[in-house]
Amino acid sequence: MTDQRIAIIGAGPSGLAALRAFESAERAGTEIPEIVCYEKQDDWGGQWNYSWRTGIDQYGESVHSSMYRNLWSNAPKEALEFAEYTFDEHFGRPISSYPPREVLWDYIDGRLRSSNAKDKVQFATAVRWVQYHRDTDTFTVTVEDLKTQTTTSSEFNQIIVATGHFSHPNVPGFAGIETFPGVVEHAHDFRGAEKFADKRVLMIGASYSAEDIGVQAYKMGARSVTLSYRSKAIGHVWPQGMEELPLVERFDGSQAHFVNGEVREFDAVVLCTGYLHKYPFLPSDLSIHSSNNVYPQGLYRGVTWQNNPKLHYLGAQDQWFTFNMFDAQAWYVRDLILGRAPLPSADERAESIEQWTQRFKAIASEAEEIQFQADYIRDLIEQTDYPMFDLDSVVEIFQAWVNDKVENVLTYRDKQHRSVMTGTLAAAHHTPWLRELDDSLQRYLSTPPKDELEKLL
Ligand code: FAD
Ligand code: NA7
Repeated sequence: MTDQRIAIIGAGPSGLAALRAFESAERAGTEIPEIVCYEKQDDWGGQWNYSWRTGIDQYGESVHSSMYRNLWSNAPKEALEFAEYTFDEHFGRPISSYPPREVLWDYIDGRLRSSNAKDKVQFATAVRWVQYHRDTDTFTVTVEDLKTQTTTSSEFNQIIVATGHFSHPNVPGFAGIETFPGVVEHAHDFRGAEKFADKRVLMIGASYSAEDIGVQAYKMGARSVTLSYRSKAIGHVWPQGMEELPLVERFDGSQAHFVNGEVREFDAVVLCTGYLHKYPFLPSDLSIHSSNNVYPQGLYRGVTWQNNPKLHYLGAQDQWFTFNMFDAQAWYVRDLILGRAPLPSADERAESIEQWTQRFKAIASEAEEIQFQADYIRDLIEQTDYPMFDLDSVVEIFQAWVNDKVENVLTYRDKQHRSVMTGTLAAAHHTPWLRELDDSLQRYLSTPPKDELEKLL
């Protein structure tokens, strides 16, 4: 085992879960293979590593993160909590259920801060190509050191792809959109809604990005926010000033014509039309080709490439569960690599994929999809020594969150949930989300003076 070399591509939450999984085995006395993690950014954290940049970064690479300055967790932190590193352990006191981005970055970072995991990461290094050699059953990984602009290649026995799939925007065209005189941007490039104050804003899409960027625009004083759906309306009870309409049929200057005949005038358009699975460093026979869904095809147990089981993906699914799902996947992949978990034959793997695919195809509601992902995670954890947690209670937390949003999308982030890991009830945050304009970690953890809070309530 010691002469094995493993490459992890990407040091976002999934890549960090892989580093933590190996570290945890090593701490328990297991000899682990040599691990090299390549990360194209200067720091880890993936999406949570905020960048003000859009388009191209300081190295001429496409900017990875799609997160915006004012992002607060869009689901309760109790649904993403690590089972072996809790929020109580990190913060030493209860915090609220929907922390801002920087707070969650601190939590992810904190789990590995005191370990030697950073020594295994080559930052500012982009993976350019991965080549599999059938004769030696190894991979050559070619990378570019972005600071020196030098490329090097080295050999690995197994590959873990952890590059995420919310970075390459899906940018459809709309008739006449070239005549729209205002700002048109994709959610990937959205960094803050202050510019929407007093503007009439159109979000095209009906999922997380449309909902949350729409609500951000409302918070920052947009004159109106319209969300346009293709297949199904989000269906919340929207506050005054927000509305949902079916799909835009065409633009005519600043006017948008919708398929139901309605016409509206807008100042700005945000394409909240999702992302593409794209792995430009992989040959097509090793790449996922899928829409964004909870069971992308070609992966045994949702992680191991069926046609080459030495290549693994973490976090490739659409995500209800996030950080703890990445952990469950990472622990399982680690155990496959360490030989602790048996790799079934190709036929057995195909049969398992088929069974899960049938169940995936039968999903008829959001509730069933959440349950599907909970059961998927349970199946993974059962194969490993990752601490099992009460997944059914997390499903209930998700249901409560879904209902809270339908009722009032402006206040759901003020609700408190109970950790299934520690039993701790989340703190009530000092400031209602709608009134809080400072998203920093420092402000979040502070105790603002009483008179200041009274003015905000
Ligand atoms: P990523 O976080 O995308 O990390 C992938 C890493 O791979 C990056 O660091 C990137 O630089 C690196 N990389 C990519 N290509 C290369 C290459 N060729 N070479 C080297 N390195 C490379 N989840 C939640 O739980 N709560 C939320 O509130 C939430 N909000 C979100 C909001 C937005 C706008 C988006 C886009 C996602 C949100 N998510 C949220 C989901 C988010 O995808 C996960 O939380 C998590 O970041 C996924 O982790 P990952 O490591 O799989 O991918
Ligand atoms: P999602 O969740 O993949 O949703 C994409 C949305 O875009 C969805 O509503 C799609 O509608 C819509 N879409 C896609 N193509 C079109 C076209 N051509 N016209 C109209 N609408 C379209 O992406 P998000 O960005 O919302 O969320 C991704 C992650 O970011 C998520 O994990 C969050 O945590 C943050 P459909 O329903 O397919 O008709």
